[in-house]
Amino acid sequence: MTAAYASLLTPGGRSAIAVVAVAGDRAVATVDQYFRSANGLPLKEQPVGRIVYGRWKQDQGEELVVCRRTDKIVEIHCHGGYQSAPQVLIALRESGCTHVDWPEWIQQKFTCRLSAEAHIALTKTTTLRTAKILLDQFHGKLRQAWDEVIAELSRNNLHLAMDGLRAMLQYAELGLHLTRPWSVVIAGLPNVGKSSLINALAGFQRAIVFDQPGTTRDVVTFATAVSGWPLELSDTAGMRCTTEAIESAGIELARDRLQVADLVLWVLDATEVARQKPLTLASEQAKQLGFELEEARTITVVNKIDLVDWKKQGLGTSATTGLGIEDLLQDIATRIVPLPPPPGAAVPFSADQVETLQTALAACENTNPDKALQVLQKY
Ligand SMILES: Nc1nc2c(ncn2[C@@H]2O[C@H](COP(=O)(O)OP(=O)(O)O)[C@@H](O)[C@H]2O)c(=O)[nH]1
Ligand SMILES: [Mg+2]
Repeated sequence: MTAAYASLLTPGGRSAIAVVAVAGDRAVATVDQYFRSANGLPLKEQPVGRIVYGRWKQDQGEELVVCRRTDKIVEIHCHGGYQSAPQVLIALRESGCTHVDWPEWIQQKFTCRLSAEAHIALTKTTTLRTAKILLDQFHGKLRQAWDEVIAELSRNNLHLAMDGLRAMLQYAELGLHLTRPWSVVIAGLPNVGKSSLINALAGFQRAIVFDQPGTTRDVVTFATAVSGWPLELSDTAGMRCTTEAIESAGIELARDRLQVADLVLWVLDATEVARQKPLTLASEQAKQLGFELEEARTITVVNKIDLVDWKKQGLGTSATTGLGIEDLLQDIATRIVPLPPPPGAAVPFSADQVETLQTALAACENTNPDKALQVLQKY
């Protein structure tokens, strides 16, 4: 690391304020080469913590505010457009400052790698519920549980260590979705009401709804949240065997989506399910299209129940009247997160953390506590 390094901590945007942080032994001296304070004193003579107004490079230069946070950290607040902050960074680089991007800055600021990763992950989360879970990890819940396992391993308590690892790993799938929405794909034959249903779920009109089969030719996606869990809802082309080129391309795309979806909502038309069990009918339809529905990640939705005498033999909805939509949302939430973590639970949230915990558990299962300790200690 050079004597000073600088990082832009804020995203670009018109009318915004940008923060450039400079750190290192030569941080104050480097900024002093360019900063002209209004009170005439160099930065090194300004008290720590004082917010100092001034200009950049010359008396008529860019207006900005500088704060010496400590002897080794300076913050420069300037206009947030796409001009000012990059120019400040260029000047700093010309005087020998190394440029680091903000995630690296955060990694360097925290001694605990798990907290640094939680800090970075927090910027990618989109709901309050997921942010709260990550905030717990930022404040040390994962660290604490992780260290307890290390302590048990050091005391040769293999079973207690394994319990601790399993307790964290039970939330692995949820943890990986804190920064990446669950993919929920709506599929089924043409005209059953998939696009209408996705509009009802997302609460607004966007997918094309039309009573001619095969209208939705691309996969249309919506970002939304259910019970605080972020979802990406995908509407698919009506799946049927077709000779029309554009439509079959849409269907191919839909099949790809189905393969990787976390949850599939297979939609049936209530007027056509009179005698058959919905799941059996859905599986038959999928099979005819060359697709195997996995029960564990499928919800069968019987739509258009307003048109029949619906006896509630399963999940029924009416995309047009809104009947059953609340129940469907509830069902989606419990299917994607069957076991929500209690407040303060230790939740691993990156693929690398999960893999490390899994490797440690496998090592414990093979009565190799040394290897478990070794992999856990890399964090
Ligand atoms: N009565 C009734 N009509 C519906 C319902 N859902 C959709 N429709 C109608 O069924 C037709 C096909 O709907 P659409 O959403 O385009 O079906 P998709 O091809 O599966 O996407 C449209 O005329 C919709 O208005 C429902 O719950 N009840
Ligand atoms: Mg459609």
